[in-house]
Amino acid sequence: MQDKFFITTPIYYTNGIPHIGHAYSSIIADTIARYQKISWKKVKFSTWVDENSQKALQKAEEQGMDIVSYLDMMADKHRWVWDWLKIKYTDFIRTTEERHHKLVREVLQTSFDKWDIYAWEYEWMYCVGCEGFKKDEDLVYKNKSSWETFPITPKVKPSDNIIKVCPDHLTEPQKIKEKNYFFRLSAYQDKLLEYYEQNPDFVTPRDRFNEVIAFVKRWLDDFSISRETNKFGIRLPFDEEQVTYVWYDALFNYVTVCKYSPHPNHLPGGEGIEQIWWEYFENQKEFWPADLHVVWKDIIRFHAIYWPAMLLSAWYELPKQILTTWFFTVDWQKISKTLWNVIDPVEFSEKYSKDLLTLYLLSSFNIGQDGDFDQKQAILTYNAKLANNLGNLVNRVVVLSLKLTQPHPSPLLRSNFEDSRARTPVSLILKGDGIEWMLEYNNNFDTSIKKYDLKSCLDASFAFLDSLNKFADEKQPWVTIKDEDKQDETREVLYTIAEWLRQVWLSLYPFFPEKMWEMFVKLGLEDYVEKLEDWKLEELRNKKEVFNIKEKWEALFLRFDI
Ligand code: ME8
Repeated sequence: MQDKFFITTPIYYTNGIPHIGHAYSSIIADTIARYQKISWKKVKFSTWVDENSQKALQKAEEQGMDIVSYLDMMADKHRWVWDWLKIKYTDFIRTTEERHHKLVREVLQTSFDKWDIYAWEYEWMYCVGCEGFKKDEDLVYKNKSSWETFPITPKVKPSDNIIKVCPDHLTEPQKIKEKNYFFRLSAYQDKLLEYYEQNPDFVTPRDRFNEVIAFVKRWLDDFSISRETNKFGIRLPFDEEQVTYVWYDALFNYVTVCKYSPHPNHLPGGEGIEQIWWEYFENQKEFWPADLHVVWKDIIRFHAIYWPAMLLSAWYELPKQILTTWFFTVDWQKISKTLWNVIDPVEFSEKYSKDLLTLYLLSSFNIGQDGDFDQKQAILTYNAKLANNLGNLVNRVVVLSLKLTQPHPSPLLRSNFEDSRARTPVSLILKGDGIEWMLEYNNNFDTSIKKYDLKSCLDASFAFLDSLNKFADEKQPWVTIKDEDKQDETREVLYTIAEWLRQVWLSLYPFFPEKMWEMFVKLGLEDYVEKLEDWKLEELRNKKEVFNIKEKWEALFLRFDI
């Protein structure tokens, strides 16, 4: 029986279109999902948009649009971006969908009946930009007439000229006095700590988990889950005057996609499709709990603290793991429209290729560490690793294989190729060290990817390709091929390189799926795309392939000038 694997990205706000920060999370999730798929798991991968937000409402007003048309437009735009980047999600969710409202209302009622949700009137400061409450210690002072900010100290008093602002948005938080419903997070401290202890890998990397644990050990405040003043959102089933705000309706998207099927309008067309989808959805329940949530560190507390507590309260199982990504800047500045440093992942990939984006994002930074997105470095990395290290090697094998002058001595292999046998470099087995190196590489790769350490996977692959280039330099098949007596020897060398390339590329498929297909075609393995979906990676790795190279192709990876 196939194991299941359910992975999620955050659902993104739709007050703008996705930038490279969002693409980073989606590319990580896509890579992991593809690996799980070729490791013979049943994979569910959900993503999409967080719509019940004040920011979206503001944006719609700014553009003079009604909120429904605005949200439809933005949901389409987001989906277009992910499709363009070939993010192979299986499920998509908009939080305005009816199925999601239904689920959120159910869980709210369950927790309310358990006294985990209660009403309270209070006054607090609220930042619209963050969609969050602020305490004094979260704010800074700002001089009204300049951009200058400075920490809040008892010595300085707010005045007409000195105001308290959110350090990220530089705007004054609103004072809000209203009745809200609160979730009794404080009651879950012990249960959370117990869960963390039993699941030492719940949050990865470990230093982020340590921060979470320390936070929970200190003190947990109950948090507000509703708004009286907002009119847009999911109405509370026990008080229709109030709508949920942020975390209930955002986080439970992960459960909705397992529990309720999408509206028929969101399904692909075709006769009888509703029935097929209904059956499909019947099998979705087994996917909860999620195996992996990919989120950045800014929302780790909500995912690692609020979320498990809310699930426990509503009698749901808890997700298995949360992968916390780094926060990256562009030119060392927070990505922001006002700073003109937003990089559109589609434009960037159109200019340089999606592979360049993936390679740079996943090989240059450890997940969980901050970094700066440097376009020049991205191009250098791509030229060195994909265009030179890998692309040149593939090219060499193809060009030299086509120059082999004698057919392979084995009648068995010869009979496999009617037309091109004379040109096909094959050898029956790899010998000695070759096999051990390959096993070691495959083991390293698997160990790293199981820890979601994507950088180490790429490092191991490119180190292996370096050795392969060295091997080629030592054996010099471009010299031996000119000697009629050395055709078999040359064939052996070319076969070895081709087989190693096949191995590396099988592992790298989840990172560069399109180019993988191209490379397999170049090496005469046209049916690999289908095979990868249907076979286990392990079986493909152990297969003895015959490379039926027929023609020269364009370079696999074009180099870019800086
Ligand atoms: O927070 N560096 O949505 P959002 C790295 N709707 N990752 C980045 C990034 C950057 N500079 N900028 C964005 C929300 N991201 C909520 C989430 S989930 C139930 C609700 C990525 O549109 C990162 O994954 O602000 C982050 O979690 C997500 O985009 C935030 O997107």
